[in-house]
Amino acid sequence: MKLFYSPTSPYARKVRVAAEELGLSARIALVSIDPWTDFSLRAVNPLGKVPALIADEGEVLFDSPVICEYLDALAGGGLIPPSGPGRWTARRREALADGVCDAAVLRLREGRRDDRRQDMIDLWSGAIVSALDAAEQSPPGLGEAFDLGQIALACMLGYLDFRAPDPNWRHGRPGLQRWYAEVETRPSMLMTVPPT
Ligand SMILES: N[C@@H](CCC(=O)N[C@@H](CS)C(=O)NCC(=O)O)C(=O)O
Repeated sequence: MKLFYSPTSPYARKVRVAAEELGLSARIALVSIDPWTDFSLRAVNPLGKVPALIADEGEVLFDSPVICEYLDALAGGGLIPPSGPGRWTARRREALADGVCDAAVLRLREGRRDDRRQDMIDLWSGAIVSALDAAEQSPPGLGEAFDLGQIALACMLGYLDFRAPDPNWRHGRPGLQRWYAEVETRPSMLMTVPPT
């Protein structure tokens, strides 16, 4: 399999962490590409986004939730609870984390523009804060299985540390802070830390 990724993308990190946790990393060749400047990516993913996976059969898969679901199925399961409340907790956490990353990426790009719109930056900042507060209401338990929902949350918090360290998401969120301190030292997380 071939994974088109960028080392700074939180969505691509989620896929790489999932692959490592499932024991599939060795079967995936990584192709680093900058989706913002290299439009050859559209020949793989017409949306021009990372991550995109070319499976062994040649099928192209995107976006990150679909790729993670594919890898989970390929490995015979393990990261997405097959049924019951745990499944929906995992999927909701993934959707929340991906949404925070969407808002953080948009805010970062808007903030770099000379004619930036402060009202849009405030809108995305507000969504990030309210999503973090929602996550703090029911943070993953210490020692719980590191499923896809947790992987997505961990990659989201790692992305905020990397791109938006100030104000620190840890302030006023002891539950998330304790849990993240535990999971950020997992080998899958350490081997995918965004480059500084
Ligand atoms: N929903 C997508 C989001 C992917 C995404 O937005 N990736 C960013 C990099 S962090 C990208 O490739 N952006 C390029 C663009 O929007 O043109 C996923 O979960 O895979």
